[in-house]
Amino acid sequence: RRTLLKSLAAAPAVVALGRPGIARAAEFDLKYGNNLPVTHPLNVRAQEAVERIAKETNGRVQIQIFPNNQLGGDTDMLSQVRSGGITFFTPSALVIATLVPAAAINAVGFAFADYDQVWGAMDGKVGAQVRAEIAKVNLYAFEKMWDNGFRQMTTSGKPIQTAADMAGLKIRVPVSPLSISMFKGLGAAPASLQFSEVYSALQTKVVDAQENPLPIIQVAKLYEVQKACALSNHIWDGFWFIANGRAWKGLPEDLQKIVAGAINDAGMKQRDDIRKLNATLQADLEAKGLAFNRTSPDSFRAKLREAGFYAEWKGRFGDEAWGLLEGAVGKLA
Ligand code: X2X
Repeated sequence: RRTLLKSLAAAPAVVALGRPGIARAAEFDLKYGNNLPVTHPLNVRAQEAVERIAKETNGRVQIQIFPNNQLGGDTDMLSQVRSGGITFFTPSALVIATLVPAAAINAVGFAFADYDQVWGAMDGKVGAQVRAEIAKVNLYAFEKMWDNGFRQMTTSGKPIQTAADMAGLKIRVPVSPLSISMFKGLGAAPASLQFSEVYSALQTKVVDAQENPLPIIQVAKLYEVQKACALSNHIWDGFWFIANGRAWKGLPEDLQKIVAGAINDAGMKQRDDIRKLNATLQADLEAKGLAFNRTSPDSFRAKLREAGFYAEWKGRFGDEAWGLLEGAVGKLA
């Protein structure tokens, strides 16, 4: 006992930056990185989860959040969570699909009609299959996916009314094979860029358009560099809350339970936040100068069918996964 106390006293004090008042390293000092501004509900709810975890574990588990691409872009954070450099990361399904192709299934264009279909699929069989695939690359995916939202298209010029308006459009998409394939199928000229580069790419006119859910357009201030927004709802996108597999297994079971409970609960609240924001954001963004128009999915779906998009991705995902998706949303191709 005495020796232990002595060696503790002799150990150099570890000062955790950004967490004043906590002078000594916790038993489990974990890092969580993400790509979104602190004002996004993902960060607000993650912060609450982190506080609850510290409290319920009596300080044994301390998680430090690095928001807003502080640790690099999505592809950097994906390598870091694989190597264990960080313990947690929340990639969009589109982004983790570069490593786990099955994870792009929810992003098939114009698949989901509404949130009932979304959560029916992602809390059900479609999500379970993706989680199993994520586990195969030694990452642990928490049960409840967090919401990014239905993706909408913004442009600096002409608004997008039908698929014909997309011909040759220089549009930024996430680093994701499915996004590239889909926007090429629609006749656009998509460019993959990490989220950290989007604002300046629009500002400097490297691209003329981008696509993201309204909450992202708001918190990342994309309305400052875009003029019009087509409510296309072309992809439903969510974030997988993932952990490094080894680090996760290294947590004693009682701590795993607390961490998973806090993160899944926070995820459910975050879904609610996004749902509420969706009801109010159009007016906010209009007041900031973004002009909105509605679109029908018909011309877009027809163009994608004609381009062979659905047939191609049915082949890539395989009949089983495709069947699960169609079981949740109806026939696609
Ligand atoms: O990069 C994007 O567009 C974002 C923020 O929606 C994702 O994380 C995929």
